[in-house]
Amino acid sequence: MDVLAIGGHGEADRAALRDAFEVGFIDGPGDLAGIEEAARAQVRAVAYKSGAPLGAEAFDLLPGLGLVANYGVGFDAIDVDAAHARGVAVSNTPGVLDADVADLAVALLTSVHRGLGQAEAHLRSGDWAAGTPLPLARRLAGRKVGILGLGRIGHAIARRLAAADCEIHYWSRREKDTPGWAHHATPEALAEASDDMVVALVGGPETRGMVSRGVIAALGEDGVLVNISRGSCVDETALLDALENGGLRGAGLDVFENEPDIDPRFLQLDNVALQPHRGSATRETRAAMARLMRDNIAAHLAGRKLLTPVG
Ligand code: 8YV
Repeated sequence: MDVLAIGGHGEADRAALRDAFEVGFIDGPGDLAGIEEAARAQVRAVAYKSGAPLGAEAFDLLPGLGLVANYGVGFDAIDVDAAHARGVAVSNTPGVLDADVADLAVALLTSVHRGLGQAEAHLRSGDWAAGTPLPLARRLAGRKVGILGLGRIGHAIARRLAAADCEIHYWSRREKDTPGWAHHATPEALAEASDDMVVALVGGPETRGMVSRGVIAALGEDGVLVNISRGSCVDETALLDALENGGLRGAGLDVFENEPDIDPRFLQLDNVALQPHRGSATRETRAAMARLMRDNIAAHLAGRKLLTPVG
């Protein structure tokens, strides 16, 4: 086999991998040692769809490996330095998922402000028909929204929220040429200036805990936090404390520490909208991600330049 597909690739993607390559499948990097040494030695590329860490130990079991093609834009599970140190390239799937992830971010923010979950429960329970009053929701238009991280996805979120008549503020390491959006020098300064915050950072050690207890406090008791990036970017204990004690009005979350076994405190809250890491989970986008991953593998096997290399 030339290609080893690791992780939860769906049926259609497995079939497409089989059509394109000599491919083997395992569930996680932990299964690598179970593969015969001679078969491991043939592997030239890994198709990776997992949040489990992939690093030196795995690379050393695959002496012919030249590429880890990640299915996803975020590659924080992969030790890129260890890969590069062994001459192994890494690719990801940027661009093709921006619209879906941005749509979900706006949906989560809207859902919290408009109380969509509570209102649907009110209808389904018969409370509407019974004439029970439902508290009024809050307006999205006019909110000052701070986008933390103005990469491709952050930009797509900002464009959508600007179209919804929100005032756009952002933090990114470098100020960008943006249409009237206000740059802030630190995440704390962004939180001070914003009513709500949407986290659109990359994962990894540089952004771990960037939404700190202080940032959450600065957002304040009328603030809503949305996270569609990585759970690691937010101090989750501080977030839960604030949601429980009125330090923050609400949160819309697609990502968590320790997925899928999320902190059960989240499930007790009624001021949150929760999704099981579904930002890119549309048929259209997942097909485009899988194709881009395969195209990177095909380029590597043919000795061509990678389409979307990391680093
Ligand atoms: C996942 C994502 O990769 O692209 C990312 O960084 O977080 C998602 O698109 C997807 O769930 C695949 O497992």
